[in-house]
Amino acid sequence: MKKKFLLVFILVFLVVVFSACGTSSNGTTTDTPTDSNGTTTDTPTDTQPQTANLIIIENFEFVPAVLTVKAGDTVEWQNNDAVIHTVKFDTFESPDMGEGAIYTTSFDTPGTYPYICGPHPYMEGTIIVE
Ligand SMILES: [Cu+2]
Repeated sequence: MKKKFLLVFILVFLVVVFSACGTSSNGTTTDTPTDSNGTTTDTPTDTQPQTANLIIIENFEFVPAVLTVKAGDTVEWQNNDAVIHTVKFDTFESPDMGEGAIYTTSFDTPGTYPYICGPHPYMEGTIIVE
C-alpha cells in the first residue's frame, strides 16, 4: 500500500514537472507585434460640429461641383489649395480664402445658384436649394 502510494506520488510529481517545463518553453517564444497597428485610430471630429453640406476646394475644383441642399441649410467651403480662391455668386462673393480657410453661408430661398471662383473664373459650381 505504501509503495503504491509513493509510486503514484512520484508519477504525479513527474507529470507536474514535465507539464511545467512544456508550458514555460512554449510561452517564451510567442511574440505579438500587432499592438503597434491597433493603437493609431484617433477621431478628432468630436470637437467640431459636422456639416453635411461641405464643399472642398482642391486642385482648382469645387468638390462636389453640384450640391443640393434644403432651404435654410448652411453650406461650407473649405480651401485645401495653397492659392487663394473665392466663392463668387451673382450677388455676393466670399472674402479671399487662403489655404485652410473656410467660408460659410446659408441659402433660404429655393432656386439654382451657380457660382465661380473670382480669381479663377473657370472654376464652376452650383448650389441647388430645394
Ligand atoms: Cu480659385
